[in-house]
Amino acid sequence: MTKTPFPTLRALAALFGLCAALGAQAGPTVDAIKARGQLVCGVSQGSAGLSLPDSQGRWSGLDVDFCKALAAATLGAPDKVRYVPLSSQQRFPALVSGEIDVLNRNTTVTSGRDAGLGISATAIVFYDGQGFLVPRKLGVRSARELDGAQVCVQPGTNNEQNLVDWFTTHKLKYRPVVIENLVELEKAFYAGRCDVYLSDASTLAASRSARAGNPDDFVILPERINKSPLSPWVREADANWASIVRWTVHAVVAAEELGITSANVDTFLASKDPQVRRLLGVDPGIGKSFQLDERWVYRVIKAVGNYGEIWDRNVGPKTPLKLDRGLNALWNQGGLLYAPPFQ
Ligand SMILES: N[C@@H](CCC(=O)N[C@@H](CS)C(=O)NCC(=O)O)C(=O)O
Repeated sequence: MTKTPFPTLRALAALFGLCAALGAQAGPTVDAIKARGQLVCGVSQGSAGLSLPDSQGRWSGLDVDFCKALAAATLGAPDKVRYVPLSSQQRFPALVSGEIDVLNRNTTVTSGRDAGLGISATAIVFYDGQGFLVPRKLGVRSARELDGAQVCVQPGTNNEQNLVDWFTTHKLKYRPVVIENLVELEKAFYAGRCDVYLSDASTLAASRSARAGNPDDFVILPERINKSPLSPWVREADANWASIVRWTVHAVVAAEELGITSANVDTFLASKDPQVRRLLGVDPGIGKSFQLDERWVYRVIKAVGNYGEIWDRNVGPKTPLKLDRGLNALWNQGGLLYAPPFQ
């Protein structure tokens, strides 16, 4: 085979650091969102703090805020979102089939999902871990005391696999009670049909605060049996949309690093700091390459605030979930959140 004597335009551009000048490939998802004037966001059927509708059908939660952020980025309006509630089993087919634009539904990043389903994780919005909720009256202090327990678990979650792995590794017996609908599963647990409810600790805290008659009657055991990093997911084929979703998450983290909030973002438009100017699109940034305009990050911050604001509003110490930042603090405050450079 003869080698082409001329490097391709893209290779040349890369060689000279000119990639940006070539522009990104147009992605069908942004075009579709703009044409319909609405973002279609897959969420849960109802998990307080993450995605939950109120009695008027208005959705709120940490996952919901990222739907709003993406609508602000693409359409200039955080309320131009149609929410599609999905069970654990419905979520991936809904994304693959194109029923939704993005899946913001407490979905753990695993290699099998990323490699095998035609979908891609983007950036972590919540470093969670799976644990066990038990009635306090059982007197159980550690998951190692759960031999013979009946465990309520939702099918189609990675909780199911972790349940098998954990009890097998610790040579303990258990009886799974598998219920697809979350409301039914939680009813079964609070009615005493299972001794234990296994899920992400955030989901357990949400459930306990919203659905237990008396939240203090239930304890989340100290063990976390896996790492459960939660991410928005997109279809693998649309790299431009994946980048927008990923950099929207990075943008709210970068804003927190720089002290930019929904309340003060307007004053930052006059900042002389080149990092701030690029992030907010005062100086040219990446907006055009994303098929957006340069002010997309400004709109995101104005609409939902920085990561700390999103956390505090939905799951932080002043909410019923009362979660500390923990691993979800910024990297320079003992956590794992770290925004790559907007450059
Ligand atoms: N993060 C885990 C669990 C996600 C999950 O579906 N958790 C259940 C609770 S066990 C849930 O949130 N269900 C909400 C619903 O069905 O609407 C995963 O990605 O598999």
